[in-house]
Amino acid sequence: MVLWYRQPAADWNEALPVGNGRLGAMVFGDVIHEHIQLNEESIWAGMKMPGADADARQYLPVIQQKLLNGEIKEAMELSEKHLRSNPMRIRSYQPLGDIYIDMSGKSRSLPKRESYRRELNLETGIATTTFSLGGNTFTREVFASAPGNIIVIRLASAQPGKLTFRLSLSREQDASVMPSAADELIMTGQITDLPDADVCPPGLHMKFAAKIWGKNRGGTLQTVNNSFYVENADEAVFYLTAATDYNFNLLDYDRNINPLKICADILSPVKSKSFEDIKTAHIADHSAMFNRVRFTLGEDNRSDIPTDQRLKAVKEGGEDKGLAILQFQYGRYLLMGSSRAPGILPANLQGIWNKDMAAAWNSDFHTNINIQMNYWPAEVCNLPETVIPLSNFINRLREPGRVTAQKTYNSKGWTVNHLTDVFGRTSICDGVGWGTFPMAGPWLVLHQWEHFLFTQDREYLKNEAWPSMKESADFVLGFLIKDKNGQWVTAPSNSPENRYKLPDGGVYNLTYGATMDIQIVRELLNACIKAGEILGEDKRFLAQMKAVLKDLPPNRVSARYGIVQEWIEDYEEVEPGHRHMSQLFGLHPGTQITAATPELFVAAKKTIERRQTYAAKGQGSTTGWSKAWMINFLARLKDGNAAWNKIIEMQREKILNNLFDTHPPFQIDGNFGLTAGIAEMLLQSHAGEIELLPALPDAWKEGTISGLKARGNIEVEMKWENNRLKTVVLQSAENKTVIVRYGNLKARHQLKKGELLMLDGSLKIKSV
Ligand code: FUC
Repeated sequence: MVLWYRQPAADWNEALPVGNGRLGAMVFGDVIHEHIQLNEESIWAGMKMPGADADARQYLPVIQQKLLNGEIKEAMELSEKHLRSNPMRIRSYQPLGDIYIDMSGKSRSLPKRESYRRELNLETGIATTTFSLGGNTFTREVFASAPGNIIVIRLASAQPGKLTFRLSLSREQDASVMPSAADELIMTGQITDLPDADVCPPGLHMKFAAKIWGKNRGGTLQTVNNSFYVENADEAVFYLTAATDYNFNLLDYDRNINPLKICADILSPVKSKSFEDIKTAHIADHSAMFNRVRFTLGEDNRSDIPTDQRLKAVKEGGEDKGLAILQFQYGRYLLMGSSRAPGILPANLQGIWNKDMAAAWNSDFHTNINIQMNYWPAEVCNLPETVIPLSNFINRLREPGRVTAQKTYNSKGWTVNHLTDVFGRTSICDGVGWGTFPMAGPWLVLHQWEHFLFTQDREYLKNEAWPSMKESADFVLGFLIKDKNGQWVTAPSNSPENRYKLPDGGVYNLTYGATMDIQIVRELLNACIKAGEILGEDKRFLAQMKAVLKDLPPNRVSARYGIVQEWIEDYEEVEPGHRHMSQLFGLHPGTQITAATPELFVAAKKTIERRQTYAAKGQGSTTGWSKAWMINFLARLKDGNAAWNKIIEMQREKILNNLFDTHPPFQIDGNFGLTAGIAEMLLQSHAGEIELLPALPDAWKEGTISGLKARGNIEVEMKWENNRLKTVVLQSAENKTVIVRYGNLKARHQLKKGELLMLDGSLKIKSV
């Protein structure tokens, strides 16, 4: 499980990521001018804007009625006037800074290509660069340790006394670096936001700091200005940490927090440990999580080919199953790197890795699919702890989300629209037509429900999930209105980022009861009813939700095209190849379009075909994440060959040399969506059964996978040969009856707490 290269990164999209959930680094592996770009998860421009929501309460009923009456133009005009929040936009997640290592004094010649190797080992979480120069071998290792809460950089020379270099720490803006001791540098800074009409007021905002301690073996090490100067050493190790004055509980920066003191507190215990101890602890911690899932597809005889060459061969028409495995595991690696303790924030649009002061889409938390997609692989791929930062963040958003529910949507409960930031912005952003997406809150809390389904952790359900799920249901119940057919609908509503055309030629986003909204509502209310029954919650409340469920508009098949209808009326699409396929939420990640709803199942297939056909004609676009979503759809449609073709298409069009997914530019949701899609091809459990190999491609003739999780907290290991299931081993944390499906075979089995149950390809018990 190694990404490796014969040359340094030519640009950021070739650099290799390490991360511990809180700190991230991109390692370029340059010989003479090494560059390590740094991130800390909470460094954001901007500030908390509690008053951003427009007070739309008195106008909302009118807007809703106009939408229901088909007076869309008037409804849009009123919405533009009364729903606009102030400010309309957020500022960006920003990088921490850069480390440059300059060895130019040593030698200007470059190592021979054969002697250079740059790699990222996914199992150890260590990025290593080795090369020979002047008959000497140099090694550099970089890793982000979760137990140490630090980034570690080690440089070593095989021949003693041959290491001479300058290592400097800097940031493009708003920070200064200086020595704090003979072996320590500190960076202190404060984000200085400039005036910009659409965003929060300018000023001195978040404070941050970094501290780096250097230790040499042999030779000398000293600090000068923003640099360490190391001369004639055998080895030098640098330990870096960083912090901000961000207070998660307040969703705001907090002048009571001293970032520099946090850095000192983190680094002080490090000083009494050896590099070997720190590295051993890091590997033990990282690999214990990473190695939970193992996946093979026959022998991978291409691992001795550099990763960029493998990718190139695929782009030139080849196929490479081993590369897909690497990408699958890379998705798990990236989720570990961007969403776990010691970090407290969920993975953003770039996980944690961002080089730009004003990043694409601010590298924010996009809540109309992107952050949700980030977490699709989490549970099934056995990384449940990565969901905790998301879950905690959702719970924090309830407070600002109540204001949005009240002021913008005239409802109780809480919600958020199509994006948010670390300051908890929940109001409509980026424009009314685009940014109005009140179903983001209900969608998010479904991740908390899924966390329970997979882990069966009742305490979590009771204390963490239920309160926000219930409050989200409160929002929905208060927000829904009846349409002319007596059905409960959302208004205003949006099918994310897509537009429809009315017969008079008018083109709009806003509508009422878009299919995705209703699907989310259905999914949420069903989840809340189940959760409420488990927890013994108020029966009247459960009955109220059941009653609403009966009067939701059904999923419909469009009479025009036989696709799943995207809007409440069978409107003409403006962009039939649009990257969002929101009306298929019910297929994935939702659970309402399955083989048990054959008409919709067929329509879902047609929806995908139509999107693809028109995107190919340029009437729409494909993005990395959009292709990744397709893989999940095709897996749910049990079309393994189509899913595999989509993976190959994604590799050819959307994967960068460091295996990051590109929107373009780099956007991490596609990485996570791809990992989830592969898992979905091999194991599904959303329809009350544990379905084995539901979408196995012909090309994946033989293989093994272990450590996947099914809902019910069941661990699954499978082996297949000649495209047929050979054995499956199931293990449950509790005594449990399960229904197992493989193709048309179906069997019921008893699992005993902690014991392995092995079944053969006909789902009969086999002794272990
Ligand atoms: C959604 C998508 C865009 C992009 C953005 C971050 O708005 O429609 O393609 O991924 O999120």
